[in-house]
Amino acid sequence: MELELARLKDEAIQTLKGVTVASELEPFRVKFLGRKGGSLTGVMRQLAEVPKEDRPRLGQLANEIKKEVTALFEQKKQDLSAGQTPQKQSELDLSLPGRSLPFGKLHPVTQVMEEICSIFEGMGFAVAEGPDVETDHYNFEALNIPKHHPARDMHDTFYVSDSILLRTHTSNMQARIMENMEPPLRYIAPGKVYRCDSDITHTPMFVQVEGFLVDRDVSFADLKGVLTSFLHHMFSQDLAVRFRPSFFPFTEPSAEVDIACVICGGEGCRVCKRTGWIEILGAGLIDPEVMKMVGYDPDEYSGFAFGLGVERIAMLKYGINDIRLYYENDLRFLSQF
Ligand code: 2U9
Repeated sequence: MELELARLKDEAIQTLKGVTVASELEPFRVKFLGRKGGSLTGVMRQLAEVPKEDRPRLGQLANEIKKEVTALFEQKKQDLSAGQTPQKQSELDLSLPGRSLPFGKLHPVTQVMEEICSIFEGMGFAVAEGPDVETDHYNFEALNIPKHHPARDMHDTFYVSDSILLRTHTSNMQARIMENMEPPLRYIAPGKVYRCDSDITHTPMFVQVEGFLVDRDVSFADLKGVLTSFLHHMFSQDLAVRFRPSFFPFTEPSAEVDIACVICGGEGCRVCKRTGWIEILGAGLIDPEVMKMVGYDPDEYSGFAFGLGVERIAMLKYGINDIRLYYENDLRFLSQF
């Protein structure tokens, strides 16, 4: 019986060492310490059958082993309820750095928008933001685009009601600022705009930065200087820039601004349609009619304005050929920026 007790003790200690989760505790207790089928209890019951003179010694030994196994069992129970096995505690290296959580990033269009804003801020422009849902007055009328003007067709407007719409450009802000403030003024207006259009170069929502400057004696040369400096900061210092005549209802004269193709350097490729040039901005001197509409005397003040699509600039910067990729929310695409 002595041997049987020693074997049981060893078995119980080894089994307990292998217990690593709380759910294994109860089966252990039942197997070794249980009142009915527990092996230690079973051996103690056999005491009645050993010679009388050996009974006290073996009884004491069996009790000691049961006590020892019970104490080890209680200790294991405590360790597991604290969430740490003795083995794990000894393996814990407190000097290891913690697990780092994945960081979110700004959307690539937001990153480029912020870069554009900071270049203009460096040239003294302030940033103004305003409502996406706008009145017909600030989106069109105040910018020299009355009802039935053919330019309204170009905008593919989403109307909320007869006089309320989703702004088609951020120039609504410029009209609001000019109406409420006196020159000299230098503002850019970044933000979302909406047009009912969708293909590889258009999305129904896109991001614009439009800007204007009004002061005495502002000329087309000032416009060329500011925009050329912006493009040199955005792309590269020696980038060729050209101004082509164009038409916008709110500027006169108006121009479209091209840069030498950033893909082929002006040699001609698929992206620049073999012309060597890429259209990047619209601009012009603010039309005297717009000046009058916001209460400025066009003989006293003049100004220039410009507008650009941020997605287009981001596409050229990152070599992306489909604007819709920006808005499909595919992290495999977005996490590259
Ligand atoms: C006021 C007066 C004039 C803003 C301007 C453009 C030219 C222009 C487009 C470029 C591509 C927008 O992103 S795009 O679709 N914009 O070409 N915008 S001048 O002119 C203004 C604005 C406000 C009071």
